[in-house]
Amino acid sequence: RNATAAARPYNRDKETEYGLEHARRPVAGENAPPPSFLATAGTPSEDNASAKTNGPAAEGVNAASGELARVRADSSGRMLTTNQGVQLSNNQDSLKAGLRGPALLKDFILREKLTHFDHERIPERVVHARGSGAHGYFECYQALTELTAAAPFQEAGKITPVFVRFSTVAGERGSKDTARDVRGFAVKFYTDEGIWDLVGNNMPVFFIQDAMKFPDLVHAVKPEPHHAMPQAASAHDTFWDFVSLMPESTHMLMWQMSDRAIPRSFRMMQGFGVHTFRFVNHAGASVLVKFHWTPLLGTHSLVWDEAVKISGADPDFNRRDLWEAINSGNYPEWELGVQIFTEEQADAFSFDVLDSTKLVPEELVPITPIGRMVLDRNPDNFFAETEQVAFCAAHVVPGIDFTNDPLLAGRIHSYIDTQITRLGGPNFHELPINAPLAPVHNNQRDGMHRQAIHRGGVSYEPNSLAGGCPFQAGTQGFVSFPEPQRGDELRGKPEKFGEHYNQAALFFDSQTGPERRHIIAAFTFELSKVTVPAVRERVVSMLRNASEELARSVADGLGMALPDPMPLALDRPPAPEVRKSPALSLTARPGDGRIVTRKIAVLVADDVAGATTMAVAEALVAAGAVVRLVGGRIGPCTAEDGLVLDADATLENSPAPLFDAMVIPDGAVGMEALAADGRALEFVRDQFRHCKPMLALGAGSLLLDAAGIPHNARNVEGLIVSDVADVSASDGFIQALGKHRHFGRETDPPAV
Ligand code: HDD
Repeated sequence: RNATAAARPYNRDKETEYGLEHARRPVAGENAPPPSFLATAGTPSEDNASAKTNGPAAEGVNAASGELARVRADSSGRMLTTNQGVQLSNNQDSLKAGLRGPALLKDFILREKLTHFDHERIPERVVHARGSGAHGYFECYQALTELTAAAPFQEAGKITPVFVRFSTVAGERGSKDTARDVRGFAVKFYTDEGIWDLVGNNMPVFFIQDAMKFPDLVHAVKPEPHHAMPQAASAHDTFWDFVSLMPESTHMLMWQMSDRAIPRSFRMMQGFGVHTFRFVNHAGASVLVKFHWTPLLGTHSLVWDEAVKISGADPDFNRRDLWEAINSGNYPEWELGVQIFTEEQADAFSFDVLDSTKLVPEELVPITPIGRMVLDRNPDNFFAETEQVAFCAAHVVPGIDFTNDPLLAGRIHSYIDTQITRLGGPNFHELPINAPLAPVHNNQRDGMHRQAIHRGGVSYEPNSLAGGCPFQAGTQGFVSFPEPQRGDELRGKPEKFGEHYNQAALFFDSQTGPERRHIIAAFTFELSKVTVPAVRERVVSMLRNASEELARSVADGLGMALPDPMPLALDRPPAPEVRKSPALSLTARPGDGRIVTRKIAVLVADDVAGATTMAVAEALVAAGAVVRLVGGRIGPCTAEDGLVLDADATLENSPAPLFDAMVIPDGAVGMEALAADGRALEFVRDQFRHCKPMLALGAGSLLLDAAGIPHNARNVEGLIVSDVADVSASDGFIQALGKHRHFGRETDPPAV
């Protein structure tokens, strides 16, 4: 076939220019599909005992995997074709009447290509437009059959494939990753009884209590409609105007102004189902449940100045981090925990468990770990998977059911509805990333973009002509929990929904000193961007009901008098059961102290020490860190001992905020050169200001001096100045890095 094509001139005037023998031939296997997740070494399966469950899962319990293989397209070694499979002879030139003549209408190849291109974009998500996804699996620790009939929880060691999408909320699809914002944490379980979507956030509460207010909330936080500013930011008039008139948002604002809103990594943040859901067992008995995801790496966040700088240096910071971790085999992992309680317990709480602005303190109901989730495969194609994935709060399976949370009620409607616009019709469930592994049989027919070819003449039920098929599953199928209802139809809220401040106070008072300072700074910053003084005042008057310390500090920071507290909705608000909950601090889950995947900059220049620098770098790599040699330019530097240090990043293309820690090498002559480079000084100052671990070896302290960084006292937290410039210094540094940040040296305003 090649020979015939080559022999036939397709453009007599330029015969040889694009001949087949000149075209680039992809190397065979270049785009080999990745192995299915069950084939990955160490992944538990029926044949492979899991360390978490002390044994293999029983035969036949694991949902199938690798279903996406059937739709993967791989062009290795293939010819270019049209969408109709017709091979192209020339993908460079349109068809013309003479080389300088007009393009011809009959050029169906050009027209198909342009038409497809013209329609490449789909509407972005109305919220959570910016996101990053990954494949993985959920493994159940022990059978939960007494609590729930849900398929993923029926056997110890049972594996259920998942696809997860993390997101910011307010920004558009191309916006920065490090906006101060809530993060979406949406998990699609491909269970063997259908799709279960746990569509949560990295904060356990929400701004509003009723879905009726959702469009207002989103309109307020999104860019203002007249000039479409600001992008991916809540620091503007309309957001604070709205929330200052909605005191129920106070608790969520505490979370949103905390460091949780600027996570260091998706891999280092918690996830929450937010609402109270139901577990329903095989006998139909139900308990209430709240879902918690806890990262194995611990919870870590950025600081604000750093987040702002990262948004310029690498707007894809969190996306890149997730991708690189999975690509390098450092699969992120979370433990799934549940808080289980009964309706009777819930009735006695001082708050209503149907109110999504409230959490259930762990002191009231502890978290029980029930399984773990591992993300071990990057998507093949961002659009086909991460963009087209459609999560839906209404997707539940037998064993999981809703409660009467009025926020959840709206969600049950909105998610399917929005996909009809976003994905262009009602058949989005047939897109490969959304299709369940469980078979789909019903009498729904047709609609835009239908993939399935339904056989037979019967598309109704009951029928006799198709033997009654497909038929109802009876109690094997999804049976809604028969929750008894009573009451008049009315618009309003139950009494306990009117208490807005107890848990806002609980959150603020449970934070460590640095965390409280960051919350104060965040409120102050955001409100300083608000141009209407009355809005600022309303917010501060609201905060007074949660914390006098917070309200006073924010008022000070804004140069305003402390306003009266906002009047309460309830004359006699219920007293909270818990006034401090250490679990609400980010420091409660520090991780295991390992430094795997932490990014470390080792500054290099001509005439720095060679051997010791590389020995330290190698010790860090051995501990699992990702080390980069950062120089004034990329390429080789010659160290004082003649060793060649090959810089693979520059002070300009990889500034300090992109690294978790830094090493300044020994070598007085090299240090002089770095001290004369403003970018190196800025690098060191940023690392210091952002409270990151720093190691200065020998003459490396000269660079600290030049940058004006105090270190003579030798007790500056997280700053290790070592006279002995050898690899032994890396031990203390690795320990400091395990602790992540050293807020003991943070001052307001920053000293450096
Ligand atoms: Fe929502 C997307 C999480 C309340 C309506 N939401 C969306 C996503 C997440 C959440 C993680 C992105 C899913 C993805 O990655 O594709 N939403 C939440 C949480 C809420 C919440 C944790 C409160 C507990 N949402 C909420 C309400 C409504 C919506 C009250 C409407 C009544 N959410 C939507 C939506 C989105 C969405 C408009 C936009 C794109 C999409 O659904 O697929 O339908």
